[in-house]
Amino acid sequence: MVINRVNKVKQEYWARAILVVLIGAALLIPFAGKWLQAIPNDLPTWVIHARMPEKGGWSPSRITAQVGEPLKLRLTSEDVIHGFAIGKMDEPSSVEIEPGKVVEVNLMFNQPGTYTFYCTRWCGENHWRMRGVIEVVGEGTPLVEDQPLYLKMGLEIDAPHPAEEVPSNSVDPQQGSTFARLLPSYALDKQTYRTSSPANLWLRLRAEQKLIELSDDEIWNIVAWIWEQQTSPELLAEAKQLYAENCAACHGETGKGDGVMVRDLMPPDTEEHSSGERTRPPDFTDPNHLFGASPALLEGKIIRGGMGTGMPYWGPILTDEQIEALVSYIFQFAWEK
Ligand code: HEC
Ligand SMILES: [Cu+2]
Repeated sequence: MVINRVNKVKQEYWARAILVVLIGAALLIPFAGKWLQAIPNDLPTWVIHARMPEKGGWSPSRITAQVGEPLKLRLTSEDVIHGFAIGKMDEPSSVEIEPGKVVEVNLMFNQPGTYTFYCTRWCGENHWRMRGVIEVVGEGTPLVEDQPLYLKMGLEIDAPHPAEEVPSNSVDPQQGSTFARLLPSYALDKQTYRTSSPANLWLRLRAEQKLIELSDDEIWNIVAWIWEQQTSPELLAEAKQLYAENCAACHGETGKGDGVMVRDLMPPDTEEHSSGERTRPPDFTDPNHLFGASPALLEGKIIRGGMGTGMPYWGPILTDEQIEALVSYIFQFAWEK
């Protein structure tokens, strides 16, 4: 069975429809229109100061709100330009906070839960730590996340995961697609994709009687095609942008792990922490590294982050759909090798 997860996630987010952001009443999210008249002038108001994380980040960094009750944030920066956005929005909208100016954001939530707000501008080496929470209380179905797959699988996401097999030539997914009818049904199951590394799936298909005639390269073409099937040009385009905004500073534009922030993560003369933790981003273009990881593992790393390695956690910021798209995008670096 192929689970159409993208659609499911889309629906969930529409069902949530939690948030109305009106910036000086100029910028409206379409479905928010009807709330406009309902918003009184004297809303509960929070003044929030933005500073670089070294200087204290957001203050206050924890605010409270009531379900269904609009609130106003007055955002102001005391140093550089910061950005403000709320995590896990299907259509993220962010505002810029210029030093010395005040920007107003009106919000309303229709589900109780803990929402994360974060800075969207690279304001310094600790930029990503600039996060705060909005605690929303009241009636309604609370915002609860599914347990991520890496936890259900009990994956050890910090362990090294070298690939047992890698392609010896460049792959041709198009050619792989011509063997579709020979494939066992599990091969096209979304769950198989999410829980297998390319190397695992290759080994599994290599052992199939029905594929015995195929060459090793042809099996790799099938695996490359399966990986391609799990995404779309639209999702990859979205992921490309997310990656450029949030990941390239460390992982590098081309995924080689050579982003501009890397020098801040680790002094040049130390290869590893004494504890052996990796502190450099891995080379995503290296199949020997990447093809030993399943999508669930990479998703897990993105959701939870590293343990003192410098890899931020994105669970409260990115939607499941965005994380899946990013994983496909990251795999692209190695497939295109
Ligand atoms: C501040 C630097 C930094 C930023 C920003 C960053 N990463 Fe990382 N990332 C790292 C480091 C360092 C590692 C290696 C250590 C580790 O795995 O914990 C890593 C590891 C990873 C891994 C695990 C790879 C593997 O093979 O185990 C994935 C996947 C990943 N990052 C994805 C992302 C994505 C997606 C983003 C953006 C949304 C991102 N990273 C942003 C520094 C960063
Ligand atoms: Cu900032």
